[in-house]
Amino acid sequence: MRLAVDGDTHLLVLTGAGVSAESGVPTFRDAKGLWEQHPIEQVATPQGFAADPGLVWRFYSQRRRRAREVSPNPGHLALAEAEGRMGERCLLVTQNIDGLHQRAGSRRVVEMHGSLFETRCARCDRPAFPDLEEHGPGAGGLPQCEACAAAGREGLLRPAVVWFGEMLDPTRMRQVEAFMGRAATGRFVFLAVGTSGVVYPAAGLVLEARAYGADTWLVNVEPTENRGAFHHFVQGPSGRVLPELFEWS
Ligand code: BV8
Repeated sequence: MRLAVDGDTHLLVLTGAGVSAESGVPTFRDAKGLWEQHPIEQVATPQGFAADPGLVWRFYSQRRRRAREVSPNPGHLALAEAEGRMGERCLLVTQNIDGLHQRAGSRRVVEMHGSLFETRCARCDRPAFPDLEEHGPGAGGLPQCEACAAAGREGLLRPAVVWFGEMLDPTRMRQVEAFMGRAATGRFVFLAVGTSGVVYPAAGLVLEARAYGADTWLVNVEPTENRGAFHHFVQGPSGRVLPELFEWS
């Protein structure tokens, strides 16, 4: 089954961990939701960070290191090519924080759950900043916020990612909403790739897109919980399916 794209098509793509699986980045489901026997919901939460910031920094430092060692796969490259052909009629919203879409050449990317390579203060509202360093036990210890120190208070730095129970950046979500509104004036296609459709609000985007009249497509190695919300389902690994999926006219 091929996805026809013409001059009037607006394409909104949602990706999840499955898109990076063929680059060697384990998905949350493959890890059975665990990391070193810790439930990810325990590590990727503000409570987990407050309870053991060293453990959480070890988790994210390990993922920072891993993400820098791997490369984009043909699935990432196919989505970058689609943006190259469609320009402003294409937007990629990703749940992934590994930066592989940008390394594949995608520029119009909304990182709805933040980035592995940005750090911010857990206490003050200084903006997030680029950070490739590893932190935590055995890697320089727990990073402190200089702005807080200068103001005579304790401020721990944390990964600038969205944890479970945390709000998403409304600016980023408004960007997705605005794209849907523009897409609705043309032929709107919503494509979800490599996501289990479990985590909200990402898992709800397909229903929002349908409300804007989108034709909805799912590419995944197996049916997902929200598979019923999609008009089309193409089963297979994204690295093989995506390079063959689009029929350009
Ligand atoms: C929010 C960043 C408002 C960090 C992530 C109770 C209390 C509090 C909140 C909730 C609650 N109940 C529900 C919620 C809402 C909660 C939620 O949805 N929980 C779930 C578990 C039920 N959501 C939130 O908390 C969100 N915020 O709602 O704010 C609020 C605030 C307070 C209280 C209430 C509401 C924030 C969620 C963001 C969490 N951060 N990531 C980090 O990465 O460390 S989530 C993380 O897991 C990912 O980013 C992703 O979004 C999510 C799931 O991962 P997927 O990408 O889908 O990957 P997964 O492994 O699951 O699936 C991969 C798929 O690919 C599989 O289907 C597999 O078959 C397929 N696949 C594998 N290989 C391939 C493939 N497909 C194709 N090709 C392949 N080769």
